[in-house]
Amino acid sequence: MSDIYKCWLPEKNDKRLALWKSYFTSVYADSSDKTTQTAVRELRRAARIRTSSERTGEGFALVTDESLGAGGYRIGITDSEIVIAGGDGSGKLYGVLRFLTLAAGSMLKSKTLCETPAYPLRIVDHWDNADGTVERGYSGGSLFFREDRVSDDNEALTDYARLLASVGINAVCPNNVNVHDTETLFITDRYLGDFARIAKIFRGYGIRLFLSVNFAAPTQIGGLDTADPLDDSVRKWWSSAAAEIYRRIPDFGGFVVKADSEGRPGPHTYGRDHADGANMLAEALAPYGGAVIWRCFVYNCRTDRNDRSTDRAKAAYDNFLPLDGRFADNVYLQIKNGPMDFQIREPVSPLFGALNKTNMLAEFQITQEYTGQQIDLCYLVPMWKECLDFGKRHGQVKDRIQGAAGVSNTGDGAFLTGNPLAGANLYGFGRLLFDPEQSADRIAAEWVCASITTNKIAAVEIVCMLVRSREIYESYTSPLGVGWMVVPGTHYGVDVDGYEYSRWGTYHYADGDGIGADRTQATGTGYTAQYDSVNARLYEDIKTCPDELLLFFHHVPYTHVLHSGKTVIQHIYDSHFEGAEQAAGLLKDWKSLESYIPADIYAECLHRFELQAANSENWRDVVNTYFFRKSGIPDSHGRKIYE
Ligand code: GCV
Repeated sequence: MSDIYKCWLPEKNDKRLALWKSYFTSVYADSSDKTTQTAVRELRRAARIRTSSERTGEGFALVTDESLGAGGYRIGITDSEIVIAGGDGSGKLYGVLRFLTLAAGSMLKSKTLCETPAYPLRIVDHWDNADGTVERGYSGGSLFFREDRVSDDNEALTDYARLLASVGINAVCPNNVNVHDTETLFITDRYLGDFARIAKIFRGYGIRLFLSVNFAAPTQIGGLDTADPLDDSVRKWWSSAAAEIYRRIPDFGGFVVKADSEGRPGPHTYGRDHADGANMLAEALAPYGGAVIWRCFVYNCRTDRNDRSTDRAKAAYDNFLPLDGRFADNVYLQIKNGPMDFQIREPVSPLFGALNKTNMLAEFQITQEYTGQQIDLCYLVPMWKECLDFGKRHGQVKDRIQGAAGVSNTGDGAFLTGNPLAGANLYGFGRLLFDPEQSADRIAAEWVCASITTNKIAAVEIVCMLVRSREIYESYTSPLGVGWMVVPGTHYGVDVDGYEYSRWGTYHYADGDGIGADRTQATGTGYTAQYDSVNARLYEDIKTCPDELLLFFHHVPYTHVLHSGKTVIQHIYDSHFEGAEQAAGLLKDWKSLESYIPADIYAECLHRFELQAANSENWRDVVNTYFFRKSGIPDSHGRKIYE
């Protein structure tokens, strides 16, 4: 097995398991379903251990306890026996992999540990293309595809399935939501044999396969002259496509769909709405227990900056709220955490709080498109927790969703997540869906100890670096929630006006007097009205709007005084100077840890911290210069600003 795929899991005969050696005598399992068999195999893979057909009171016992629920597990440790009880086979597997992770990280403190996944659907979405490229991928090429073929590296795929299962992921979609010509054929005979093979590998780890589909497939590959969801021939076409898929993959998860979004086809072409489109696919999948995951990333991507009546932030809510209650039971609406597009700081999408009769999944971007592209350090768990915790007590996002989708940050490069430290985001995504109450620090600590170092001082230092990283990245990039300011297309590096005069609807509206998008009801686009009354008031009123989101909601003069006591312009200068200093500090901190960190990981991250330090200086200088020129107001500390 390649080291690349190990990440936080112990290697074969890992010395870190030595403490548990006395238990690696025998393993007994009370059932022989697929995932229980995998659980046994995983223990045998970690260390030499024989299987036993009887429970002897020694070694490992994998037993069923249905009261733990689907995927639930309990690890109980006595002097002679480690009992891993599972609500089902997946539960036993999760228990075994969790034991191995915590044991490798010397993090197994208590004698019992019990968990049940908080959500039934925990999916990783890949944006991988058939040719092996990955849209917004920063970790090499696809793990699933190369040159229009499905990977036949079953070993690497098994390693990947193991890793996902170790954090409780139970569904995977290998192909990009932008389904191009070749990928449209994925649901046909030409590819289904390969997907059946992949599904079998992942099934062993309790993971169901989904595929992204092209809404226009009936016209593109089906020989029909319409893809109208209400047309009988179209419905029949999808039903027979589903029948064939399920003949080959009986536990196929279902379809992921990006429709009427950024040029992708959808029901609007035929005067139908998203419910018509999603329900038509849902009907085809329902007889087999499949689901439709329908994305809400729908907005007008051809706007005019001067047309203040169109606000991209309002689009998901405006498109989907009127359809609440019309979606079939096996449809899930997948909603990005914020109303725009995975910026470093956005308010939480108001759609989560508004839909009452529809299944919802939160969509988080594990891959760091706008958050440093796995060059700059950015631990995203705190941001995702903000989303999950948002809303009224007992009506928070975490209480309203049925699960979440994470856009994968993995690839076939030298390290699975490009930047080894970005592994914390993949780990954290899975762990949060098991238990959204865990703290970001705790998740980071587990990950660091299992993946990087068990040296306590070094581990604490790396956890500190991770938990500060989002604020650091935010401070040297776009200020106070306004977002964007990135290089168009690539989305890495600074270009303050890069998106200001384009059609994408992502404007900061900076002029000589002030900056920010007015989204109030009183004088702006009225976006604030999409929130519940408490949050609507909070954001509407400039006096209560949190500083970090001020420019998302309000257009203010540069001299506006923040709650922090600083003016907006001084905040821009200070945060950019401080952010660049802190990025340089991360590099320094990393250098001080060299002796505690495996050499390959150290070198890879060192290079990235150097790039981050340079990137942050560039952002600092460009942003500060831009706003100095616009506002004509000097830095009160007289620091160097290029004119
Ligand atoms: C897969 C953003 C990204 C696109 C991505 C899109 C989406 O616009 O830049 O690469 O497309 O989001 O989420 O569909």
